[in-house]
This record gives sequence, C-alpha cells and structure tokens, in this order.
Amino acid sequence: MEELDKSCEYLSGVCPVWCPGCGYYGILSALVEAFADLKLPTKELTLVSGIGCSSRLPYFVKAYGFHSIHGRGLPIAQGVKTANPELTVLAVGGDGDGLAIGGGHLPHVARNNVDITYLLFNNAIYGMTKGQFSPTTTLYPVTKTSPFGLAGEAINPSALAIVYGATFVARGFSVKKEHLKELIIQGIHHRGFSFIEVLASCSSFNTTDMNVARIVKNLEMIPEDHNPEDAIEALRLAADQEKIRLGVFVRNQRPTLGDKFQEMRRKAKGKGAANMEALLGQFA
Ligand SMILES: Cc1ncc(C[n+]2csc(CCOP(=O)(O)OP(=O)(O)O)c2C)c(N)n1
Ligand SMILES: [Mg+2]
Repeated sequence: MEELDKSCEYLSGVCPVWCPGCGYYGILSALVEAFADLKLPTKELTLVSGIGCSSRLPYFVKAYGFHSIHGRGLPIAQGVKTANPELTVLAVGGDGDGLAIGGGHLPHVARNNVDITYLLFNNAIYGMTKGQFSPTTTLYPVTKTSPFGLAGEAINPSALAIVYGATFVARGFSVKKEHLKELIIQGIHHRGFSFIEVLASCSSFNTTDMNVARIVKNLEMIPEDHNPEDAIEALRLAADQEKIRLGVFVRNQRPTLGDKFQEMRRKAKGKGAANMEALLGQFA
C-alpha cells in the first residue's frame, strides 16, 4: 500500500483516456513506480512525446511534459536535454510515431548517444487514428489501410535500435510490470541513449500482434549470461523468430552528445566564433 502511495505521487490526476483493456495502463503504472523507486524530484523530470494514444502519456504524469508533433518527440527531447543537462528526460511514443513519420530521427539520436530514455510503445497499429497498419504490423494483415493485406515486411524495433548503435536496448511487455519497471530504472540510470521497446496490446484495433496469451506462451527472458556488449549476439536475440525475447539486449558505454559538446566548447574557447568581439568586429 505504501509502495502504491509513493508511485501515486507521480500521477497528475488527469484520467487516462485509453480504452478499457489497453496495454498502456501497465506501462504508465511501471513508469510511475520506477520514478517512485528512483525518488526523482518531479521538477527535474521531463516527458516529451509525439502524437498518438501513447503520446498522451505526459498528461497523466506529474512532471514537465511536452506533447509535441507527430514523430518529433525524439529531436525535441534531444533539445531539452542539451539545453538543460540536469533534467532527467524521457521520450515516449508509438510504433507509428517513432518508426513511420518519425523514423528518420531514431538513427541520429542513437548515433549521437543523447542521454535520454525512449519508450517505444509497440502495439503494432495506429491506435489513435483507429486502426491503420503501422511499420510493426505483422499478424493482423487486413486493416483499414490494407484491405488486401500488407505489402512490406515489418520492422523489428529493438533490432533496429541495436543496428543504429543505441548504447542501451531492451524489450519489455506491458503485462510484466515489475520487469518493465526494472528496465525503465536501468534505462534512466544508463548514461547515454536508452531505447526500450514495450510490447502492448491495442484492445480496440489489434489484439492479434500483441495478443497477451500468445506473447506469454512464446516469451523467453534473455539468458542471464548474455554479454550486453556483444552486439551481434544481441541482434540475434532481438531478431529471434521462435521466441519473443524480453530483457536487456545491449548495454555499453561511449561519450554522450553532452560530453562531445563540452569537449567542443573547451576547444572553441577564445577561438573563432566563440570570440564575440572578433566576430562582431568583422561587421564594423
Ligand atoms: C503530421 C501528422 N500526420 C498524421 C497524423 C495523424 N495521426 C495521429 S496519431 C497517428 C498514428 C498513431 O499511431 P502510433 O504512433 O502507433 O500511436 P498509438 O496511437 O498506436 O499509440 C497518426 C497517423 C498527425 N496527427 N499528424
Ligand atoms: Mg501504435
């Protein structure tokens, strides 16, 4: 009960508008419990999202929130973190938001190793706009925008994040709340870009791809002896067609974007554009 009270401190009081049975309730619950465990001051916490059912999450959490533009949560989160490195910044959004319209941002935030945590809510459908196929739709081929089936192969979000060079990549499941909470805690602790794919069923428009019974039957935790610095093995696990692997695929260290900017600032001091007098003098 005490645990519950603590995590409630991170709920804004705005009632989620998600459908009954939506997997996102489990994610919200895991998230606020992670914040409570970490005892994060709400004034140091920022949630940035794009557009979609998943992207409504910042309304429900007591923190700074930015419900932005479809597919643009990641670059905005990068800007927030760069402007104020003291903040704990999380980006959240859906599979459509992050892999279709916003798919061009993921490689850059990953290669820049921006020190933020990104939760990609994978329900394999455009939920908010009522059931068009997304880049991760696989087992539910006939949707409002694919009456005769899907044309392309689905994207595997975790595999993509590994290939893009994210320094922390994990997969959780909305139903396994404790496990997801631990992944979120590890992601926030990780210094660098943390990508967490969360499988979640859309109770209204696609109960096939992320069918809870099917995932429970097929899931397998990543073996404890997996070396998270071994990206090739991580990719093999993430792309496993037989089993749905949950846990941490990748964890490694390299300088963050903030580190690089600091280094550049040091190098630039007193030189070139950093010397304002010399710069303004050119226009005299
Ligand atoms: C520029 C732009 N294009 C299209 C839309 C319409 N739109 C809103 S949400 C959405 C897709 C949401 O799907 P997803 O990101 O998977 O989130 P979910 O609702 O499933 O959580 C689309 C296409 C929009 N709001 N803005
Ligand atoms: Mg979706």
